Amino acid sequence: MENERKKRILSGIQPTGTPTLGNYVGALKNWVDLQKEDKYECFYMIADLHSITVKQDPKVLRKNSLDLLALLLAAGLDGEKEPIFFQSHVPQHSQLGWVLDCYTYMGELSRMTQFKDKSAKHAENINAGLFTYPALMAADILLYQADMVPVGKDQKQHLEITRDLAKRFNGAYSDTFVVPEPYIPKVGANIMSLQDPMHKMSKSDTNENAYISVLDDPDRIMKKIKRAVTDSEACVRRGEGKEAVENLMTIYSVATGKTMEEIEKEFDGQGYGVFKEKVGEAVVEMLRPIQENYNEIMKNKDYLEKIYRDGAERARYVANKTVSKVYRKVGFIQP
Ligand code: ATP
Ligand code: LTN
Repeated sequence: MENERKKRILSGIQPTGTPTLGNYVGALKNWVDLQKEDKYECFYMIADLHSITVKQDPKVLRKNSLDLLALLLAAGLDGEKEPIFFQSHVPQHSQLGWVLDCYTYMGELSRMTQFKDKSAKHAENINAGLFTYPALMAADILLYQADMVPVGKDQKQHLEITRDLAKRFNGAYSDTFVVPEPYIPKVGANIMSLQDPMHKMSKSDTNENAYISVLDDPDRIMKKIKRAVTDSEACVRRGEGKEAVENLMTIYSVATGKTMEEIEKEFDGQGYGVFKEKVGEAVVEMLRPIQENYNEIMKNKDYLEKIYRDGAERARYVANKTVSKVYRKVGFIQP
């Protein structure tokens, strides 16, 4: 029965480039851990519809999309057990997206920091899709009646608008949507740029030294960590003005499982040279198995195709139930 089902999870990632360490720590690692827990039914989605809110070269988008699917599998997701799919293969996202557009206020959309950041970054292309992005994201989540959404901290505001929309719609009609909770990791919810600790690490940064891609080879990882900005104190600890060092400590903590206190003790009296060497090595070790799996999976395009086809079929089945309900409630004639 519907109300006896396992709790559901839905999350998404845009195929806008190779994921960074930030994407991995803030989102993907939790996707894998939550799926392994086996307490939830997990739907994971590659948000290709969202990605065209910023200009994409079609060839590059196609490549990025398939590469990302392979990477999700390489990171440990089981695409046979539970659906991994492309958003554009499930038309219900656009269908519910439109309805939710009509319940979302211009005022609430204009408060979104992602919109402000991206329109500053892409001043030549401030399109309507970039503005209404959160309504489509709400549709992604509400379609699956998701109870929980694992994301990084930067997506918290979008989760809040999703919750507001669910309540607004439920209030206007009758209970239709589950109101979802964000699931944001305690450590690593916001990995910062290696070159500017006041900005998040982003895969679309123009400065390659600002991020570590999950496919960077060991040499590159070590170089980027060594070039990361720090401060002049030469002391591995947290504190005011120590954001850059704290960011490296967070990365080390996630890669090794050590707490921030343990890390401060470990490097007591040592300079940044030794610390960075250790951080680099830990990141290399964390990413090594993913990179090895990725190279294997990329050899088998048929397998990738099977995963995304099956995934979309299972996603469409669930999503269709929600859209039918919504269309009926708003007053559309049943086809
Ligand atoms: P872009 O750089 O193209 O804007 P993005 O990396 O910010 O993309 P997505 O690919 O859509 O955005 O992000 C996927 C997931 O990764 C989201 O859950 C997001 O919260 C998380 N995430 C993104 N950047 C970071 C970061 N620096 N630290 C932690 N989590 C992050
Ligand atoms: N907006 C997200 C990507 C995304 C997403 C979702 C995340 C699209 N749809 C649904 C969780 C649930 C981002 O990280 N920029």
